[in-house]
Formats: sequence, structure tokens, C-alpha cells
Amino acid sequence: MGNWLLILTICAAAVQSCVAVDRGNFKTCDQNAFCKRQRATQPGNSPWEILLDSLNSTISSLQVQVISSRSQARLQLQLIALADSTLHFELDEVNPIKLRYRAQESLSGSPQLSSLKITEQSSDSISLSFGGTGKAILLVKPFRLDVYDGDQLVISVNARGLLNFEHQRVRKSKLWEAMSTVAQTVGSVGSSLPGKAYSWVLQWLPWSSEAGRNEEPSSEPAEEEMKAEAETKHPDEKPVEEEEEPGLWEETFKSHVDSKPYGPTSVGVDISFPGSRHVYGIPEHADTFALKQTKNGDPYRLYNTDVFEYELYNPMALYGAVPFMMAKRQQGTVGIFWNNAAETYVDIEESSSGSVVSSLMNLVSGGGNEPHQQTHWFSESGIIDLYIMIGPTPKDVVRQYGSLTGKTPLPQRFALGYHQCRWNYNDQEDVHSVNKGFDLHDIPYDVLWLDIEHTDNKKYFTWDPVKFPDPLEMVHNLTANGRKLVTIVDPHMKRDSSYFFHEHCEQNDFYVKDKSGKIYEGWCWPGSASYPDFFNPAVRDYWASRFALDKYEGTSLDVYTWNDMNEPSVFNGPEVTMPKDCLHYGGYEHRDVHNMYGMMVVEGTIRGQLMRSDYKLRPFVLSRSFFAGSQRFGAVWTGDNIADWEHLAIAVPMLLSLSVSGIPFCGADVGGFFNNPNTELLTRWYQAGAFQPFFRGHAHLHTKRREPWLFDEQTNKIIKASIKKRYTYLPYWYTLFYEHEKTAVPPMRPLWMEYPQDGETFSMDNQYLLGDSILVHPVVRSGEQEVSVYFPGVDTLWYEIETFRVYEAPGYQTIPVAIEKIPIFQRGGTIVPKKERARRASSLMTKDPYTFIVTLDKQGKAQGRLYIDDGQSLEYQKGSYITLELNMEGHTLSSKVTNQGAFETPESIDKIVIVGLSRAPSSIVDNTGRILEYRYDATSQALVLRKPNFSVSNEWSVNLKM
Ligand code: NBV
Repeated sequence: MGNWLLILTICAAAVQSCVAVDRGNFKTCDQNAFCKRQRATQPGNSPWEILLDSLNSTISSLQVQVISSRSQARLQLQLIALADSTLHFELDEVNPIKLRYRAQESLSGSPQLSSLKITEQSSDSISLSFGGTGKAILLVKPFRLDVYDGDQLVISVNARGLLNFEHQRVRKSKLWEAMSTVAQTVGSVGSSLPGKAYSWVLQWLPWSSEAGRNEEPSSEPAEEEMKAEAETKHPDEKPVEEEEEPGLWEETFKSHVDSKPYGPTSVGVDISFPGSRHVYGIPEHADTFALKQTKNGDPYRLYNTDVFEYELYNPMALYGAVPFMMAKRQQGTVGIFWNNAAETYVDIEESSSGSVVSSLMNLVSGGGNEPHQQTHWFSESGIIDLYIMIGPTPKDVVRQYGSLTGKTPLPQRFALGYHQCRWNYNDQEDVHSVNKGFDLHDIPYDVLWLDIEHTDNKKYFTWDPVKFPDPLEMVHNLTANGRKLVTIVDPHMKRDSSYFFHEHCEQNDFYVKDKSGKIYEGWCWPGSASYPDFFNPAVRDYWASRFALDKYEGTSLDVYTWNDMNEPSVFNGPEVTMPKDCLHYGGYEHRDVHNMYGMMVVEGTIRGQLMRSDYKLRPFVLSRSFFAGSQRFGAVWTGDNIADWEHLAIAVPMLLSLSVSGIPFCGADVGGFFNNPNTELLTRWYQAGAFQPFFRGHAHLHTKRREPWLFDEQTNKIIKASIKKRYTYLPYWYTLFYEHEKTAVPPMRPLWMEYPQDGETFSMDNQYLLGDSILVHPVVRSGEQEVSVYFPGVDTLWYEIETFRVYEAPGYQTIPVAIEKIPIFQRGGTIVPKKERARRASSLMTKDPYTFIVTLDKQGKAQGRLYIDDGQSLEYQKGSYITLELNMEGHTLSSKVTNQGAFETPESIDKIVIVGLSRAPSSIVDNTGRILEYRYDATSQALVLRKPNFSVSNEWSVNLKM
């Protein structure tokens, strides 16, 4: 079982004393042959050049070959203009020995094409235009692509000359074997050699792989041709092949041998961002939001792994991988998406003045010798499949990326409430009493979660018959109060012949295979386990079918799913995951698809939930592993964090990275998974979590119980107040998630997404925005009495949400933060919808009236929006919802219904608070002439309008007579 289980056992026995990741379980770049090779590529010496006479173009694309003057290897370059200022850059081998894997599952459909025009062509370059303001120049020798937004050079590919595409080759030993076989066979049997075998042998020969590069890999050369070719090249003529260095054809890590049957296949290139001093994205790393220089350490690694007790502030890989990066300059933003599911690294280095790209930038834009970010991307296999998005605003980039890989569909309302989890709620009785505890202590929560111990011996889709004899009754107890249940369903399947799932997979050949073609067996929670091959559509169909209510016994439509360990986690595998030479559907190696495995599991689960409700209810799945595109399938969390202050603090940069990289529905375990938080930490964690997108308390099996009422009165009270606060803001969260589905803009935003030119915000890690209206600065340090909050915006006011005390922006202000205080502010000029009465669960609040908080800007104006639907069905996708636009101007507040589909609701507005009024009005009249009652408080400058009782479905206005 290897060290992993040993560590687990030790930690399980003494969870408090086990605090650091075992770095030895995970490779460093130096221990990873392709990382070392790619990193060793020397800049400024690129052998690649464009073969102009191979140029072809269509109205939206251009194809041309690129050749290495060193090896004569050829690559096929394809540039495709896509809608919304996006350029697709694709480099693959011409006539590869084996087709390389193309990650298509990350995309949400076929991207929409746009026009690509060749505007100028010479022997040195090809100039192109795409999108509205996009321009690109392909330089012939050495090959380079420069991308401009208008006249500004914003991205340069291969400017440093690090393009390194390891073309497939034959291992020397095999090569000589093959050559002598051919020579002998041609000599003796000649044309009796079957065509297929002949072409197979020939394609492994270096002269053939060069000479035949224009042909399709499957095409069989005419027998005569082949014979002639084999005869003219005698095995004694040694083909030029590089020396066999270690790690090319086999690699060992600890006791694990990676057989690498296809040899070196890595791909890499440098991508520079002239003008940009900050880059963000490439989750998942426990690191700062603005990414750091990697020159003196390891590059950022993207390789989905189950890292036990992960360390903070380093570039080690974690559970998920999104190879998307945003680069920010003062005046603009660009994004790149490196669509490759194999193990990937990203080096980041700030250019020094005088570097290739700096001089290039000066030359083309006459700009100063500003340092900027240069990155170097490399993956172990696959192709270079790069999407370039030229923004120019951060919101443009997230929209451009969202239209490629998709957006998170609006979740059911309950999913935005509070989730109560623990490894494990022991049995039905336990579930029952926790559920009652929440009621007794008047604490809202929406979902109770069951971890792995609820199953019958870790056989997913089953129940422990002793501890959970009547799951349906348990579910009904929860749903009686409008709550839901989530059960965990992991993808490691117990190898037990009495387990239906395993039997079905065995019989239908559904499991991932090892390198020899036998079913792969790994070690995980159930003991010996095998892993369904989720790349096979039939496997995903089968998995999905198991969520049907008559198949997954003990569940109802109120039971949702948690997919954990889907990196996949394999306790005795290399780096706690599946060996790279395992084989998947379509003949691809695990190496090619690794980072996507987890996402494919969730795709099956989501479909299962959709199918079981006949596509009526929105699904909900939480996944630990993810890839670009996972956002289409639901929520993710940051895995096994630790109950300490540093882990509370790192949640902000980690969630911001996910949010800007297309994954908005994300959260961190509240309270910390490992170890026991003290009451101050737990309190601060609830206060922070209440204002982060996915809000779930969770704890390790060996921690003390943490239901809020188990603590002293003050702690219990503050935790309760924080959760209630979350519930009061649910209408705002819900509106933000709806808007995300439309615009791709994440609910949780870095300040620079709203204030893209405010340099002060570019490397901010301790505060963020929710939508454009709420500013959050969580308290993440022990004993903190005050925090320094940065208020962004020119001539902007920010109101503290409890006292309505006003702060002027831009600038820092010191804010007192006694233990019950969450430093949250609403921007002047906004209207935030709330429901002020938090009930036991969100579903019990659906008919409750709204409160609008109107915070005025300096001109006395404010705007806001509200989205309402049934909270659970997919009817909203057919237009069954209401949207309101709220506007305050010239002392009149009005509501305009901008959509009213076939959705009816009794909801009304029973309170309006207008803040920032310097004096009380003499009266308030609505659009029907009704005089409304109000109260004005001169200290807080807030006016409260009670019981206007407007229906959300009607247009209305109120006028303040001043
Ligand atoms: O299923 C048990 C845990 C789960 O509680 C946690 O949230 C996951 O991240 N799971 C990992 C496996 C074991 C962790 C030590």
C-alpha cells in the first residue's frame, strides 16, 4: 500500500500532530524527465521556421507548416479566428506515428468561427486581422506569433524561442530491430510482406517519418514505393538520432516505473505578455492570487493529485487543474487557455529590461522598457492547443473564456445555502439529532452530507444496512423541513464479486486497463479497487443510469451527490494516482487524459441526476477534482485544508483563482478539515465562509464534533448570526449566479475586475467583491482588533452594512473588527436585494418578502437588479423567471420588470432602506398616489420605508418629496 497509507494511519491515530505534506510522495521538476528537458530548452535559439509554400487559408483559418532546421521535423500550424476576439492556435506533428490526444471535452461545444484575413504577406511575415481589433503577425524565421489588440502588442508566442515539440520517434533498440527486419524481409520475401505490417515498420523509420509527413498516418504507402524506399536506405546508413538520455523511454519514481511506450512526446512553448506585470489563474495551487516568479524554484504544476495536508505558498499541484491564465496590464487584460489534459507545468519569469520580448515591445510599441511577465508552458503529451483571448477588459476575457469552456448553470437555490458535513455522521440517529439540533438552536441549514462511512463497506450506491437501515425515512425527516441530503459517490470501485457495480464493469469491459491491457487494480478506501473508464461514453451512461431512483435505493429527488477522490486518488499509485501508462478508451494513455478524469466522472453524475428527474430539476454535484470545463457540471472545493489561520487566509486567493478561471461555484471547508479549530478561528471561518460562494462546514473523522451549539454561548451566537446573514443575502447570491450564467462574470471577483485600472488592487489577496456591490474583507488573523480595508473607486462611497457608516474611496481606512464583526461594505450607487428573515432552510423562504438596500452615490443615484424563479427547476431556461431593474434617481426609486415569463410568485417588497440621504423627505408617495410611512435616522442617514408591499411582478415607483 506504500507510504501513503502508513502516513494516513499515523495521522488518523494522532491527527493533531500530523501537519505537513510528505513532499517525497510528489515529484519535483528535477524528478520529472520531461519537465527537466523542457526547462532546459535554451532561449534565443529557435530552429523553427515557417514553410511559406505550404500556406493555405480559408475565410476563418490559416494552415501552414513549421519546420525545424535542426531535426527537419515538421509541425502543422493552424490559426483559427473565433468569435469574440479569440484566436485559436494549434500545433501538431505532421503525420505522427500515433495520433496525439486532443482535449475536446473541456469545450462546451464547437467554438463559433469568425473571419481571419491575411492583410499582408512577405518572405519574412504574414499579417492577419481577426475579431474587431485583433491583429496578428506570424514571423517566418524564427517562427513566432505576435498578437495585437489594436496597435498594442499583447501576447507573443515563441518570442523567446522555447518551442520544443518532441516528435514521436522509435526507440533506438527498436529502430535497429525494425530496420534489419525490413531489410531482411524486403530482401527475402519482398512483396509477400502484408501491406499493413510493411507500413507499420516503415513509419517507425526516421527517413520514412520525415518523408511521409504529408500523408495521413493511416494511409498505406504503395507497396512498390515502400520497397524502393527500404532498398535505398540500408541499415548501415545510420540515421541521425539523439543519444538516449535517461527518462525518455522509461522513468522511475520511488518504486513506480512508468513504461513510456511512446517515448518522449512533450510539447512546450513560451508565451509572453508585453505590458503585463501581473498574471493570475492556473488553479489549483495554494498560493498567492497574483502568481509568483518561478525562476528559483519549481514551476507551477498542474497534475491532479490527492495531496495529504497540503502546504501553502508553493507551486505544488493539487486536486484540480485549469490551464487558463489572465494577464493584466494597466490598460488591458488578455487570457490564454492551454487546452491540454496531460501533466503540465508553467514557469513564470519577469522579463528583465533588454530581454528579447522587451526589445521587441519597444520596437513595435515604442513603449518604455517596462518589465513584464514571460511564461513557459509545457505538457507531457498531447498537442499545443492554445486559445488566445484579447479582452480587453477582465470581464471581456472571462466572457471569451466562458464561451469556449462554458459557464456554471444557475444552481438550485438550496445549493447556495449552508451545508453541514462531517466525516462522518455515524448513523440515522446521528443525522436525526444533528438535524434537530439546527432547529432547536434556530440555525438555518439546507443540506446534510454523508461521507464514505454511510456505505456498505465502501461500495458506492449502497448503504450500511446496520447504521442506515431506512435511508428513505431519514431523507423524509430532512425534507420535512425543506432540507436535502448529499451522499458521497467516489469512482474507486470495490473489487468484490458480490458488488453489482463491479460485476457489471467486469462483464462490460468498463474498467481502465493497465499497460499490459489487464484491468487496472489500485488500492483505495474499499481495499482493492478498479476505476471505471469515464472516457468511454458507455461507462458514463452506465454510471448515470445508477442514479435512477429505482436503482440507487434509499434515495429520492432530494438526494444529491459528492464526487470525491476523482483525481483519481490511488493510495498505492505513483504520486497517489493512476500510473500514466494505464490505458483508456480510444487507445489513449492515462498520461494524455489524466487532468480530465475527475471532470468526466462528474459529467456522468450530472447526467444521472438530470435523467432521474426527467430533465426537470437542476442537478447538484460537488467535485474535488476538476479541469477547464468542470464549471459546466457544478461546484468544487479546495479539498483537505487544515484548521489554522493560514488556511483560512489562503481560501481567498484560492477561490479568486478559481473564480477568474471560469469556476465560480467554489468554497473551502469551513473550520478546516484536519485538526480542531479554536473558537475564535471557527467563528472567523464561519464569518468568511458566509460570504464565499460554496458554504460548507466539514471536518475529518478524528476531529471533535463541531456543530455550532457545542461551543460556548458567544461562539454559537456569532456562528448562528453569520449563517443567518448568509441567508439574508441569498436573493443577491442567486441573482449573481443567474448573471454568471449569462455573462460568465463570477460572483466572487477580484477588485480589479470592477476597477481594472486601479494598480493598488492588482496583487490584493485579502479582500474581494461579491458582484459589483459588496466588498468583503474577512478577518483571517488571530486576535485581530482592526483591519485596514482598501476602498476602490474614484469619488465612490462605501457603506458598512450594519451601521451604514460611510467611507470615501479610493484609499485605506482602519476598520474595527470586534469578534462579532464581519467587515462588509455596500458600494454607494447600488441596490442589493435581501430577505431579512432567515428561516430553517432556504426553501422555507421562497414566499417571504424582499428588502431592498439602496445605498446612494454622491449624486443620489443607485441601481440594482433582482432575479427570481422557482429555485429548483430547469423552467428558467425556457424563460420562466422574473427580472427587475431597480433605479433611484432624482429622489425617485422605481422598479421595472425586464422579464416576466410564465412564472408567478406571491413575493412582495415589504421594506426599502435608502442610505445616504442627508435629510428626511417631507413625504413619500408611490406611483398610485399612496402616501407611504417611513422612519429617518439622521445619524446613519438612513430612511426605512416600511410595508410598501409592492408585488415583485408589478412596476412601481416611490418619490421622496424633499
Ligand atoms: O471521504 C473522506 C474524505 C473526505 O471527508 C474529504 O472531504 C475528502 O477531501 N476524503 C477526502 C478522503 C480521505 C481524506 C484523508
